[in-house]
Amino acid sequence: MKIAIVCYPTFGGSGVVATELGVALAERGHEIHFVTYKQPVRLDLLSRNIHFHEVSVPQYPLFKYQPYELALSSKLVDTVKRFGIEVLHVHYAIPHAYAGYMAKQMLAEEGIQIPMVTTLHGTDITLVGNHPFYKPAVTFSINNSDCVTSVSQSLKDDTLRLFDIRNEIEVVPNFINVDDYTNHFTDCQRDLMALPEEKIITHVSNLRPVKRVLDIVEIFNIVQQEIPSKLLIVGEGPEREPAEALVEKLGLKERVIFFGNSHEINKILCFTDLFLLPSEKESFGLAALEAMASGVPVISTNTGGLPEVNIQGESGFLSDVGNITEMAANALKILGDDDTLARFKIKAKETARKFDTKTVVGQYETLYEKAMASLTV
Ligand code: GMT
Repeated sequence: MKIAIVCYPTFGGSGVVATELGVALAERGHEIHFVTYKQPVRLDLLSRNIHFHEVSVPQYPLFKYQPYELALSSKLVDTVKRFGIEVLHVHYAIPHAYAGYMAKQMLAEEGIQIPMVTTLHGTDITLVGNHPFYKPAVTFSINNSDCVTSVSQSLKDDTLRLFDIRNEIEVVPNFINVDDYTNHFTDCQRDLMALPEEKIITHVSNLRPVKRVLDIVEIFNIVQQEIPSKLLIVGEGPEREPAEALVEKLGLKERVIFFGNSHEINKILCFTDLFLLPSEKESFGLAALEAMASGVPVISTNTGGLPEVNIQGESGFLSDVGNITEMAANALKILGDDDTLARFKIKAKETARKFDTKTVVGQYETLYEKAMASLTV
């Protein structure tokens, strides 16, 4: 199949999943065309069957806001016509599903019928999309997609609760190539980060308020009083500064490392003992799955889709949002004893295998075929 994938190319789960999906589909022989404003961060363009089409928005002084949707829908029309694309797969409803719908209509005028699959990722529904300024457009684009998927059952439930949806929503969970996270080196170079007796605790995100980065520092503060440890905070975002201030206030500067954005997440996870994800909302928690695939247990909240990924008492522990004391106690339970830590590490990896690329990508192929068939009846 010839598939166009629209996504956000920046650091963030939806872009990562869209990229991994495109790469996996290309390996299965499909021709993949990424259409977005920048090369996706995890995309290696030298792969077979992968193409990238950059959407540029010409600046014009009259516009306070540059019309990205217009440029994207025009680029989609052009790409579909030039490369004979058979399916559009848009990740993140805003504004991708809206632009995709417009492209479909423009192509229909020229007698070209193309199905659009929309994948809902989380904040496009629970935070941004639900805003009254966007809601009618988001509802419209979901209802006018040929196929809609959500990355967890919890996100499907939220979508049906928050929007007036007439379309079926199919749950296709996020996935990971577990083998990419299998440690091929015996030496993870953990001595670069910590002393042999220290445990390494990691958080990876875009450090937005929804990730509750200050809770991470508070949890770590309790843990490090009992167990010698280091905290690695990976990513960039608005909560970095307040978190740095809290680290300073608590006298933890020697124990906490702020990494910024990294292309080496699997190397960082390789020497990590425990992953923290105390988010306010999380439709799935791809970062938790990446940690688990590296054999790293997860302390998370029980919000959204996290209980579908992190299994209580097996791959880690889950607590109510903001329950710092319980999350710290659970972290100590896992880190306090080497046998327990080893058991959780094995279980974390085992749990991640349920979400392996091999088991999930076929579900998208089936959906594409269904969407294409629906246009020919
Ligand atoms: O969490 C973020 O801030 C990034 C956001 C995104 O759009 O990339 O992540 C959402 O989609 C990911 C991939 O499906 C999910 O794993 C995240 O849980 C989800 N984030 C939220 O729901 C807050």
